[in-house]
This record gives sequence, C-alpha cells and structure tokens, in this order.
Amino acid sequence: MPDVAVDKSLPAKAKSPVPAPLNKWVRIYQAMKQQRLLDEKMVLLQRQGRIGFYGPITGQEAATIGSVSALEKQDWVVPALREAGAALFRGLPMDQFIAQLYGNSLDWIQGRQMPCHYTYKDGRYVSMSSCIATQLPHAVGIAMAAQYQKKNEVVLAYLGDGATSEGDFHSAMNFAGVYKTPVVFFCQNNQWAISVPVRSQTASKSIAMKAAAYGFDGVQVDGNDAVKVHEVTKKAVDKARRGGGPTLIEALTYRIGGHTTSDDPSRYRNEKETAAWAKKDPVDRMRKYLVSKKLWSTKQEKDFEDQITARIKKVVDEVEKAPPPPVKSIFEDVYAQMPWHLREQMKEASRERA
Ligand SMILES: Cc1ncc(C[n+]2csc(CCOP(=O)(O)OP(=O)(O)O)c2C)c(N)n1
Ligand SMILES: [Mg+2]
Repeated sequence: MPDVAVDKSLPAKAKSPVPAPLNKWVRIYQAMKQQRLLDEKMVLLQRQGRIGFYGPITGQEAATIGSVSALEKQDWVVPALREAGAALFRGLPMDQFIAQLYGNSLDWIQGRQMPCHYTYKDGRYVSMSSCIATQLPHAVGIAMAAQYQKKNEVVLAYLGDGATSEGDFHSAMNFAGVYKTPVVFFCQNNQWAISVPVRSQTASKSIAMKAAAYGFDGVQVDGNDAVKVHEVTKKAVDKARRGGGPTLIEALTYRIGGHTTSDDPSRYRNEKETAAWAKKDPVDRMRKYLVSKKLWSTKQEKDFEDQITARIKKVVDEVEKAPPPPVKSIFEDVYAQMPWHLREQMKEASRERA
C-alpha cells in the first residue's frame, strides 16, 4: 500500500543545520523574492493599461521555486498556470518573461500566444496549456518517451487543485502508475479554482491520497515552506530517476491575489481567509529562516531588492520600446515550405499594414 504521508513541519523549527551547499537556499530565496517583485510590477503595468493581462503567483513562490529547484538540467517542466518562476529559475531571460506579456517583436513567440504562456526550449520548459489538465497526459508522454529511450530524464508536471476534477488527470495518473513513468505530479493546492473552493472540487480528505488508487505514493507538504517543498520534491525526483515510478505531491498553499488581473476575488472569497494566509507569507518565512541561519541579512535584502527593482524597470523600459511583431510573422513558422496561397496572403497583408 503506498503511503500518504502528511508533513507539517516548519523550517523555522528545523533542528538540523541547513544542508550543504549553503548557497542553494539563498538562490531559492532570491528567485522567490524576484518573482514577488516581478508580480507586483506586472500587476501595476496591467492596471496602467501597459499590458493586457497577468496571472499573479503571489503566495505560491515557495511551492514553485522549492519544487523546480529539485530538478537536474536534463529534466522537463510541464507547467500549469502559475509556474513562470520555474522558467526563470531554469534560465529564461527576464526580457523574454516581460516581452511575452507585451507580445511584441522582442517576444520569442511573436505575440502568438496569450500573455503568461511563456516557453523556454533550452530550459525544457514547455508552454502552459490554457485548457486545464491537458498538460498532464503530455507530461506522462514525455516521461514515457524518456523511459523508452533510456534517457536519464524526469518530468515535473504541475497542476492546480481544479485540474484534479478533469478526466485528463485520471488518464495521466493511470498511465503513469501502470507504466511507472519517471514523472512527479506537483499539485499546487491553492484552495481555489477561480471561484470554486477546493471543498467543492473533491470529497476526498486530501488530493495526495488520490495517488493510492493509481498505485503510487502521494505526499502532502506545507507549500509555503520552501525548504520542505524542495526536500519532498527532491526525494520524489530521485525516486523517479531510479526507476521507482511516479509520485503525487500536494502542496498546501494559497493564491493571495486574484485568479488573474481580470478577476475580483472579493466577490466570492472571505477576506479574513486571505488575511490569515497572508500571515504565512512564504517569502517572509524563507527570509526569516535564512536570517536565523546567518545566510542572509537586512543589508543583503535591501541591496537585492534595489538591484532587482532597478533591473525590472530597465527591462520594462527596453521591452516597451520594441515595435509590434512584423505582420508577416502571422504566416511564418507553420510550414517548412510556405504554400502559394499563404505567400499571396502574406504579401497582401504586408501591403495593407504599410
Ligand atoms: C478545461 C477547462 N475548463 C475550464 C477552464 C477555465 N479555467 C481557467 S483557470 C481555471 C481554474 C483552474 O484552477 P486550478 O487548477 O486550481 O489552478 P489555479 O488557477 O488555482 O492555479 C478554470 C476553471 C479552462 N481553462 N479549461
Ligand atoms: Mg487552484
């Protein structure tokens, strides 16, 4: 019988010294803090009408960065909605993160996707799929291919609590269990799927326990504890790499902001609930932990914040200056040899734009 472990320990109470290498935790913290600063700025840009749309990650930084940091370079990230921090952690340049939101000529994908659908080929970070849970069978497919080709690769597949109600969740979990694929399902249980609370999503006592029905381990972790999230994910990734099969991790966290900038959570959520979760802020918590271990200081915090804030401003200024994608980009990158009728349409559209 696979175990359904419940791990509620807090990093502030951790008795053991921080495992080596020490700077791993600082790197994780810096990525979390950078993500928070980016979120604040991107929401502001949307409110000023400078970008059209943004999906905030605030409150879920420990879950995202704590987990992605457990991967090796050759591994894959198949994101859900709120894992842009994972792409940045794997090396997505900040100008690409911002250019994707503007969808202009600097954007690698030339504005062909909705904002927040970042892609990063070199980091093996595939674009998120807008359709909830469709990424999960894809992730299992990538893992099966790696297994078949005897490649030393693990797939980290993210999902929200809402995704667990989709048929694709079942298909993916079932295939993963039967074929023991090297995949780690990481569920960011942020308590809400837009306006639907998790209690209306499932009658199960936890999401983690669903793994038992598919024949593999499920583990619940405090998703606002970056250290614990990292450790639990590392264990699951290592197991998958050894051929030990999949794991479903349920990270208990909270979406502090709206579902997106188009949402107003005060219409359906009790603000007391949000305030209570805000007190468990994962960024503050990790900073306090690092300070208590003498790995970080108030001065380092201020310097880092100033440096990242200035960098974001500089990148936004540069990206904002770029023109829209050329009109011909609508026709490119589909066919190796563009058919004659598209060539004609492209010429016509280019004349109209001019
Ligand atoms: C198949 C499908 N149904 C509905 C939607 C509309 N939709 C977009 S996000 C979302 C909620 C997702 O909730 P969850 O999986 O918990 O992720 P979270 O937004 O909380 O990160 C819904 C219902 C969709 N995109 N795809
Ligand atoms: Mg959710």
